[in-house]
Amino acid sequence: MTIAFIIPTYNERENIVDLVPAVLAQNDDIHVIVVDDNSPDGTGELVEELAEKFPGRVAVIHRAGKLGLGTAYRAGFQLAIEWGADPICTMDADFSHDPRYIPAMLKDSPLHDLVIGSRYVPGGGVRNWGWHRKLLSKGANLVARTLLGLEAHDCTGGFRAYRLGLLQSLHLDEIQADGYSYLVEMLFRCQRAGTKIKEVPIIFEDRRRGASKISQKEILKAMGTVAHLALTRLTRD
Ligand SMILES: Nc1nc2c(ncn2[C@@H]2O[C@H](COP(=O)(O)OP(=O)(O)OP(=O)(O)O)[C@@H](O)[C@H]2O)c(=O)[nH]1
Ligand SMILES: [Mg+2]
Repeated sequence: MTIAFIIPTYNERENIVDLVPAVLAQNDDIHVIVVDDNSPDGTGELVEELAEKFPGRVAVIHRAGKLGLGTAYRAGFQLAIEWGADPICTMDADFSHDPRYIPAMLKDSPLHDLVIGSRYVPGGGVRNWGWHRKLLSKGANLVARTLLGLEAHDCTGGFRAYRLGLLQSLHLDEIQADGYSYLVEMLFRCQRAGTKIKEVPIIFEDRRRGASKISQKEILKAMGTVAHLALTRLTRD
């Protein structure tokens, strides 16, 4: 049995060195796929060293440059599906998604197509975020839920466990978003496919090391994705 954890990285050197062992320690069946976009800080090379330290349990996909979070997930999914891994999970590299929640997510995974590590269900929350980050995240989720009719409470987080069958049934190559809004589009498609979703509470802590990669451009692009999906919904419903 293989459980895959896809971790996209861009300049996460200070985090990845501790994160990969912490993830592997949660379950003997876990295999990690790091998708690194030629990070200037040498994250990719560091992960190669981790792959030697944990033989057979760490794979690295090296991409030529910063190609976006969405396409990084896509590359990771492709490899994990080839492996036949089930479930196929995603998480951030910066410890905002604490590995200690992995057992609870894996416990619920067999009975659900998708398990979300969620900030916005009872017991969940965020720590050390300024008001502007809180507002941006809450606002994005409010928009996703109202305009797109999404039923999940945390539509923008990347701490997820997808069943292999779900990923095989979705046409992943048709997903248009290539950046952060990939997460919203993915959820939109999951809900359309009648996916059974469970949200497990997590406390999301702001990154302590390294820098955020969300730019104004990504936020604008995400608005465009939501508008496009809202139109799709209007024309199809
Ligand atoms: N491969 C790849 N990974 C990326 C890219 N952009 C972001 N990431 C990774 O995606 C994850 C989420 O990015 P963050 O910058 O932490 O975004 P965030 O968690 O929404 O924002 P912060 O709370 O400010 O950290 C991290 O592991 C990043 O290293 C990209 O273009 N390519
Ligand atoms: Mg982060």
